[in-house]
Amino acid sequence: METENSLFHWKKLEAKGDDNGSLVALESNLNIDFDIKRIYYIYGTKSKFIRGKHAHKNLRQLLICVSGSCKVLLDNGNEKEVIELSKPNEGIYINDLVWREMFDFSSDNVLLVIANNFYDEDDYIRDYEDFINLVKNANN
Ligand code: T46
Repeated sequence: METENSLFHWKKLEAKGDDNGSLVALESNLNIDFDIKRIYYIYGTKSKFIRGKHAHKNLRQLLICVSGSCKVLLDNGNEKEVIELSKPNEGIYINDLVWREMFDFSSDNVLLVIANNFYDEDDYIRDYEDFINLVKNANN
């Protein structure tokens, strides 16, 4: 499944293995379409907690739920969609200027994120009104 829209892009990952177990390898500029600069993972999030609530000015990321599930709200200022991540062999690419919120975390959730840039707090847009204004300016 690899569909493209302006909010996100599904990425199917090839799993090697059989009934005894599976392995997924992630490689810069091979099955990951950018230079991997950072990998982080999120776990132990309480089911009622909403993470994210921000967009980025310049960051491409691949999100994969390697364990459990969570939902992701994606919003580009014009359209919104909620998707569920629940398979360790598929993920979503998210580009910059997409507001994201992650919620409904299962208790066993581990959300792995592969990023094309280092952590930079200045890259975050944490105020929704600022985000909408940036989207409007980018479209003019
Ligand atoms: C995103 C979603 C999917 C670091 O020190 N280094 C890092 O690489 C990151 C990502 C975070 N941090 C610190 C900053 C905060 O003190 O870890 C703390 C939690 O970060 P934050 O509240 O931004 O986490 P989330 O889950 O709301 O958002 C994260 C990413 O920050 C964000 O880029 O797109 O996951």
